[in-house]
Amino acid sequence: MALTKNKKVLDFVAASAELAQPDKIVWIDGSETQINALKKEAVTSGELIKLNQNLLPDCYLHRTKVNDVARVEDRTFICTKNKEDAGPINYWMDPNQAYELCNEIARGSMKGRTMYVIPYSMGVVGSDFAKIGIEVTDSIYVVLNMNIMTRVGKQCLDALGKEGDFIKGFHAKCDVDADKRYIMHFPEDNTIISVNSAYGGNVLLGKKCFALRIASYLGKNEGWMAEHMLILGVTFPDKTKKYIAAAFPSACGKTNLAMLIPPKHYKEAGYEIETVGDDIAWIRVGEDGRLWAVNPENGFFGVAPGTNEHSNYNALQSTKRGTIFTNVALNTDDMTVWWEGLSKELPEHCIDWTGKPWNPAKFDKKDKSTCSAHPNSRFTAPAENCPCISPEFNSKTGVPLSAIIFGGRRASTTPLVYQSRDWNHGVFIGSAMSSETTAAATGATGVLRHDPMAMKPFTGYHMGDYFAHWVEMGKKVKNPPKIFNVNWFRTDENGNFMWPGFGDNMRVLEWILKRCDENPIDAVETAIGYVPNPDDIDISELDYEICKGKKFDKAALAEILTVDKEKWSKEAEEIEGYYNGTIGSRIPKELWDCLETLKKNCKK
Ligand code: SAT
Ligand code: MN
Repeated sequence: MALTKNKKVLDFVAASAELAQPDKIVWIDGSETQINALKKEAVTSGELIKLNQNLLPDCYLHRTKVNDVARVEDRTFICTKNKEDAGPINYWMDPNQAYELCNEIARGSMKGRTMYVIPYSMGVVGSDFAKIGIEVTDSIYVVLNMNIMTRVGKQCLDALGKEGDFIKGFHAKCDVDADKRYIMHFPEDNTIISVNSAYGGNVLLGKKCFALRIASYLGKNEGWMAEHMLILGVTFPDKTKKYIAAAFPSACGKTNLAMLIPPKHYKEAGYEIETVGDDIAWIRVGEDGRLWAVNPENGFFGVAPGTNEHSNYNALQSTKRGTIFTNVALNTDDMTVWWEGLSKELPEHCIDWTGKPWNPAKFDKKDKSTCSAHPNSRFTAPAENCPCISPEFNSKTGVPLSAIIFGGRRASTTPLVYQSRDWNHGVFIGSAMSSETTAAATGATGVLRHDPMAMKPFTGYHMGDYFAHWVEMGKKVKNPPKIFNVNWFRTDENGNFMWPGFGDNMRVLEWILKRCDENPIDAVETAIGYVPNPDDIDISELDYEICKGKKFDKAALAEILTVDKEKWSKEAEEIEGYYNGTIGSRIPKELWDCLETLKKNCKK
């Protein structure tokens, strides 16, 4: 039975049903009884495998089709009336053509199936930040994941009332045919259509599709920002708190940074990290002239491989109940899950992510095809499970940002940390970000590509306009956060990581926040911005071996803080090529000025 009198919702559901022709329509009210019944049904049909309920209560495993394991950027379209408005780096399709194509594919595709109607809220229901979406889908997996990742149920329809507007999301699994897979966005119609996939980022429409692509477009028009950023809080020994938002491309450690455990001597001194979000930040100007951020999500869709007790204790703890695992291995000895990096010892009896018995004897770290879990295998875990979840997680106003951090995977050139000279220079640094590709999207991994603000795959409009929007936002805030860039991934000549990363990143956060003090700590001005004096990064009690026999020390720190003008001169040329050749017009003058300054500084 319909759970609302909102005519726009009823019309959308009716039109979706008319197109897809499901046998049944089920409204998701968010009740435990309904969700439990769906879990049961999914276990019976084989869509979910029930895991050991003593060790992993309320946890399940799901396997996708082997052709459906990551976001598909080349099949993800922004469908604006004018091609120009989607910009040069989005795939574009004419909206009429896109609707027609998807309708053709989806027509009758739910015959014999059930269509679920999921009312959900991105953000705390009823808060100023929150926005409501309705996703219709024929996948129980989607319902159950959305129920973890967002706030789902009747209260969202109540918040919408009789007249309220919402984001329409239509998802049909169809035949999971990769050749007919389309993830379409219609920012001008507040609509998303996804067909022929059943994998996370392509089908959990509240996440990248709504909370980033559509929301970034809304934010540009309404004067706020939707960003691919984690949000964390740092508590100082005197119990004061500061908040940081940080943008890194998919699978570059956002979840790890958001849940960082400080080194022992920091903890003993009273430092603590609290997680507000690990992937998405919606940011607005507060009455106090600062930027305030909320995490619109309600759970974590984290990368499983590499997550363990040491690398991310808090993430691992978050997965211990109420979690859906996707494409990890099943340990048949005790019906728990496993993935590469979870433990040093390899389990003897596993079913790999494709559903075949796995042979640990053949496992070779360097050969992905021998892995038991897919490199982009995921856990969908409720945020409330996280031991370090922030008390502000459910705040209706969000948290005030002291710093914004950009970062990517860069084997060379980019130092461990540097600070922009001012807001616009910070925007320039974000716009010029490059990072090596990861398994989060289909295609080759390890290839260096431009990924401005980690938003390349997620900006719902022209990237040049997006840069201009950032510049405009800077004008609206009296006390903008300071902007930094970090690089945890510098390698030595043999490819070894020079910086320990993980919990030791706290040492860099400390410097960053000292730069945000009213009386900031000194720094060294370089061609690219301010870098720390090596003495100002605390490396006490740091025990890290870069490679056998080579310990991390002050000299190594100095090395990863150096700014090589020759390399940066080349980088500047490269950025100029990207600006001119790829983004083209619509880049604001303020950023061109920063590029000129960089070029000049490198020649000095
Ligand atoms: O698959 S998702 O897009 O949800 C995760 C990611 O790539 O960041
Ligand atoms: Mn992400």
